[in-house]
Amino acid sequence: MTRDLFETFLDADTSHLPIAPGAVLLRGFASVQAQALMASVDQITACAALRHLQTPGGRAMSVAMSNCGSWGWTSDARGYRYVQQDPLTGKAWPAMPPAWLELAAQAAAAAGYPSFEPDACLINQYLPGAHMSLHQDRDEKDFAQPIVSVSLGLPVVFLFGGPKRSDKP
Ligand SMILES: O=C(O)CCC(=O)C(=O)O
Repeated sequence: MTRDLFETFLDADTSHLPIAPGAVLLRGFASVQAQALMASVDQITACAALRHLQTPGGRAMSVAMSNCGSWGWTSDARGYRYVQQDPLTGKAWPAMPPAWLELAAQAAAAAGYPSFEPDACLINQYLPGAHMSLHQDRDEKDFAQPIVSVSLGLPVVFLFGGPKRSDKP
């Protein structure tokens, strides 16, 4: 099988769906581990509570957030940034569970990013009615690294934009 033919074969398989240059949708990639992942979410958020962060403009986000790993994303009147201590407790964020590191590395590799070692994991809880508007992530230091996003729970609509704000989602 030539590489081109192999890629066409992969594209036809909806469990590995390239959706834009550098971006791949891996449907069902985490489904076997979903329950264990949710149990870990509960353990992490028992230490670093889910909270509705304030935007720099002073509005409460509808999505509740927490973090694990060496760095956690936060937002307040001072802006968006990564911090090593949970601003609610002053303590380090909970460690990222080894199974999450492995899942992220495997998903990244499946999408063409070998040897990924995440140092931050943002946990977003979307209760019915919560939403996040289209945005670009720009607070990271190394844009060569992938972002692995794992979605668990109820079906939800995701908007996926392009490199430019003017690109049609
Ligand atoms: O929850 C998601 O998968 C999207 C989250 C997102 O865009 C973000 O946290 O910046």
